[in-house]
Amino acid sequence: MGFRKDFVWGAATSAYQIEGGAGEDGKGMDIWDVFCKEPGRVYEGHSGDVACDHYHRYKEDVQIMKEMGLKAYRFSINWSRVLPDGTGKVNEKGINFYDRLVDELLGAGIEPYITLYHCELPYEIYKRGGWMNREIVEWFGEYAALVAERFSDRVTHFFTLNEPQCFIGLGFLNGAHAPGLKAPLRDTFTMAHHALMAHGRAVQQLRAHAKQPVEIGYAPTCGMAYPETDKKEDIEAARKSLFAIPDVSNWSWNVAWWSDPVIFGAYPEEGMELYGPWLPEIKDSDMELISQPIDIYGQNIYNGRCVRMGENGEPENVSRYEGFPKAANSWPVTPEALYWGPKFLYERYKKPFYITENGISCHDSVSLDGKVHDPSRIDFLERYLSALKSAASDGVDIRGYFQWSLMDNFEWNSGYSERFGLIYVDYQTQERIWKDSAYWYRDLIMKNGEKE
Ligand code: IFM
Repeated sequence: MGFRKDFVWGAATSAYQIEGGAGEDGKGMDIWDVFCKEPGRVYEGHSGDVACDHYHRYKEDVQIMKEMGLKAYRFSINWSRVLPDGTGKVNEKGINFYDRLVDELLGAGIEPYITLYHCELPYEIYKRGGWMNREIVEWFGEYAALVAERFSDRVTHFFTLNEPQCFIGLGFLNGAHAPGLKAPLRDTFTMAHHALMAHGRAVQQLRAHAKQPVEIGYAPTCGMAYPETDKKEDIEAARKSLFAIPDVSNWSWNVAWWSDPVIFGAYPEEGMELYGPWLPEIKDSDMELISQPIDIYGQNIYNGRCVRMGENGEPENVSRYEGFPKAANSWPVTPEALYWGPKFLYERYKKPFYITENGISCHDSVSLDGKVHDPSRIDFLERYLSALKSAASDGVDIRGYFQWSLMDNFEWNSGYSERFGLIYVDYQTQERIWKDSAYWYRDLIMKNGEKE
């Protein structure tokens, strides 16, 4: 078995993290433009003003993708580039950039997968209350309609929201990401509810304005859970742990709260009880909107926790041994997450499944031979993709895999200090250098994920 013949081998990026071109050609400001200028917010004051200068170098970047053999490329549109105020007047020059990108991709035989929202909230929308203002549901719908109108003649795959766990949790609960707020808990639940409604409205609008049949999905994230052993009770413990409702202080780091409503049209009961005191009014019509049928389910997966069934019959986390493998940013390396995560999620949500992000930050640098050797990334990919292949062999309907990331880029509050790319970016010259892992991935794609 293994990967399907038409498996979608891809790589992903997001607009603010690679484009640069800040303020160019009529782009409106987004919350990251503003956040990065605030002292102490981002590592060494870095910003996405120039980033990988993809706004000007997209042709070179698409050529790299072509040489890598990518079947698909997942990128986000920066809402404020096409609608500088978030609503109202369309910026044709912004549309034109994405038009050229889409055409370049199609010309190279690469399928574009568009993400509508990857942390790029227009600042004008933020000033009007952002996610707190219920009107954002319609504003986001208007934006989705525009994207469908202008791109769905050539693009057939869309994801609505990327990682709501992070743009609400990091943006408004702990304030590490833009706009850097520590909002009252009640407000964070209201924003989350509006974000989910905005997702639903976008699904409606994408379908209503699509020029041909399209596939629409959602791209949440979270740590996965995997069992310590193959014993039935450990597997059950991991499954239970994955969909458990966390304590309210860290509530957004949660699978079920973000995905159950989208698929089942209801928040999990346990969460309704635990979070009850902080919840906004939730109408039946809200839930109907949130659960507009989607075609595909995406999940960003980087790692997971090891879980076993405790003596008290409840799941317990197994502590990691000393010296446990980790990435440059200290995230644990847990390939099991790419087997058990898709398995548990597919079992529960039963939708054709995509890994919309997966990758590793490494301490990459250019060696004396002028090359970038990144054996840890190759090892990571080999382990994780072999786990994913086992999940596919065991019946999970896995349609595709998007490596994060095509190239090094602006890693939010860590600036350029983290390198997640297959392609090394020299930020002084904007030179792109293929890392060893990029060649490795190219070869793997050629063999459709088989070793030989
Ligand atoms: O860079 C981010 C991306 O924007 C969202 N998912 C996780 C990546 C690595 O932190």
